Amino acid sequence: MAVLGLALFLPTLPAAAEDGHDLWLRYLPVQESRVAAYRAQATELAAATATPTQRVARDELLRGLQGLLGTAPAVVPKAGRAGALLVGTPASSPQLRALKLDLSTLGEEGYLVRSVRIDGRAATVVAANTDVGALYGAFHFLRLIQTAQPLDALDIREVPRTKVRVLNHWDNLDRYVERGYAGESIFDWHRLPGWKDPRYTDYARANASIGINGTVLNNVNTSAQMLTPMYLEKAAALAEVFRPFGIKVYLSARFSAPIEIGGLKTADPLDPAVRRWWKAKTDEVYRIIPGFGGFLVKANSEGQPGPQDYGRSHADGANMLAEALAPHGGIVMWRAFVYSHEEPDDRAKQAYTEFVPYDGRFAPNVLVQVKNGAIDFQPREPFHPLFGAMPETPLMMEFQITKEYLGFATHLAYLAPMYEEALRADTHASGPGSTVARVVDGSLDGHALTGMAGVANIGVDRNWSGSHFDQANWFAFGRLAWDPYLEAEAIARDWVKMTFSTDPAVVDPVVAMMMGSREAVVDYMTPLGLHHLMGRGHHYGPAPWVAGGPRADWTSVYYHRADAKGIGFDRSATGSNAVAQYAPPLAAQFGDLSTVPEEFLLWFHHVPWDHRMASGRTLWDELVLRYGRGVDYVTGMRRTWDGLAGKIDPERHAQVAAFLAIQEQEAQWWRDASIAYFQTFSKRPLPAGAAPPAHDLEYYQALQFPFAPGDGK
Ligand code: BDP
Repeated sequence: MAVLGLALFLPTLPAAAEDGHDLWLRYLPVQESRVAAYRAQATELAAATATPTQRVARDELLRGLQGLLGTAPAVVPKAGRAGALLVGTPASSPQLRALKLDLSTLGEEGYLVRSVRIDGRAATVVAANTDVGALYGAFHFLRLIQTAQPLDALDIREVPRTKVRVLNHWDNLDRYVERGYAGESIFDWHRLPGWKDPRYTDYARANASIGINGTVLNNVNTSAQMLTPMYLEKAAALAEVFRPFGIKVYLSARFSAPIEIGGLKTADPLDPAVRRWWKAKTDEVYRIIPGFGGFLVKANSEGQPGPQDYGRSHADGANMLAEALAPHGGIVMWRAFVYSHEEPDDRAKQAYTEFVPYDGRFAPNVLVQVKNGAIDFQPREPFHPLFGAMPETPLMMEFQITKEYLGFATHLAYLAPMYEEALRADTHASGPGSTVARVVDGSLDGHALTGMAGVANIGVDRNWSGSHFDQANWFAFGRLAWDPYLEAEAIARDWVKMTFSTDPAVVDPVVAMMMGSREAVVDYMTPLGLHHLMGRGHHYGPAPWVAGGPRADWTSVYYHRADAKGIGFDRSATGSNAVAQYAPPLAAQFGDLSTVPEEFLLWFHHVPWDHRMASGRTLWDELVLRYGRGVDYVTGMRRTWDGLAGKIDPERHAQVAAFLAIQEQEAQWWRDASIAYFQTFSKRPLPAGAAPPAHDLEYYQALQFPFAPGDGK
């Protein structure tokens, strides 16, 4: 690698044109005043290159340091000079071994980044037990520079708190992405395995940089074709690209595959022929895709086939697959997102009802994958009552990164505060402090198999996520999967520095704007615990009037229950009693109108329009005010962003500005349509100062969006 002795050094001026393709791995020159110090701490690089993972770590460091510092360190077999960077494992580097660092608690993926002395000279070591641990450490080292941290006196010890950190792509084999707002799938199935798009490598780099170690390539609503040899060969080509980055490939498995591609008459999980079929299929998968991770299954949910079709349980279904995977070290991620066609009970209760009886009955290599809330990725939900209710079963968290219910790709909504809220929620399962994070990281009930899944927001759009700010949600998901105790704000800070600028005049306002953005969406879409009020099918825009159709729990009126008296879903003891699925202290708190947190008021109670809120206002007035507050926040974000012109590269600045304008219009639309509709029940005037909706209700109800993106097919 040539070392460029560039005398001329570019200061951190906004680059002429950036399209967001480089994500948070832009590696643009650091501030000039910092260059000399950083260069002195990265004079030479000693890193083994015997394995593919070692090579990608070395290449990333060279690429990163070249970009950030204008010159790459000299590559040396052994660290000798002051300011050397030594990267590796005791097995890959005798010099590192000689340092006798205590790596015993790092496990297979952890790492140290530490300032040491080698032969009396200052150096930095990135050490791990495995190559992939060292790769994660290399990314961390680069992040320190990207976020303008000092490199002296480093003493970083990182170990991921969950084992399985996966993206779930809801990508179909025809490249249509269900709930995708960033273009078609990046997985170009037709041209695989012959053509391996360079994007796959960048995708793997981006994921590894935030600690993601797995990816489910296909939609949970999957075709059985995925498991045919032709598609397995294609998946194998992707797995080969991802492997050096520590990323395993998983596949969604269609439960009825034995019938559809196996020629069997049944998919009954207790039928010996079916079990044999899955064993043989799994063996074949491992032959074709070495190091395969396992299966993700959506069964008996929204029309998908499953064990209940044969009178069997979720445990029967999951355990059959687990048995086939176990000899290979694979796992099953069995989703708990279920609600039945026959069961007329409150949809929020059904997953708990179906799964809790099977606690402790799942095989050891099964993770039950639970959405953060009991309905469906709404802007705000109380945490799912399954967390804390299945101590004998490892539960993995499923977050949605793609913003199906939070404004698609055009609305700026930073989701880490939402993830953080769910993770910090206290289940009280084993007394106070039994947080969801402790269920998920296994510490509460002593589980070693742990994980977190994020429904990806990635597509072929140049900027990957459909908007620049949606990259932050991918980034934040990875960071929180690694460490569910991180703070949303700290993650935002890192991301803004890496993505836009380290200038505090950019970082502070942008982080502040991001931190309130999700609450703003809650306000202008579904304040005070309202939920599921979006357009039918495509889920775009407000439609609280949706009624009728195939099932009541796919309508809005089912959830808000507005009438002349009030609004909200009574889930207290006088209603569906969903509150009883929470631990007693929470059941009591949520179940009582005087103690329920206001953000969950209408989630748990049907409340009179004149109910007095903490503010002293009536519920109706408060509702109208919250809608307006959400819109105002977006107006504020526009103002902040406009003020940053000149500090952000023009191309990205312009797109974000345009998207914020769309968001403002749509926030206003949500507010106006919702108020116009609910006023037909409340029959009360708008509070003083609140502007009337721009149009009458009929106008909003007549809007149709037959081609809105991402609809389920
Ligand atoms: C819902 C989506 C639907 C998914 C489903 C799921 O609308 O497209 O298939 O979740 O998670 O939010 O299975």
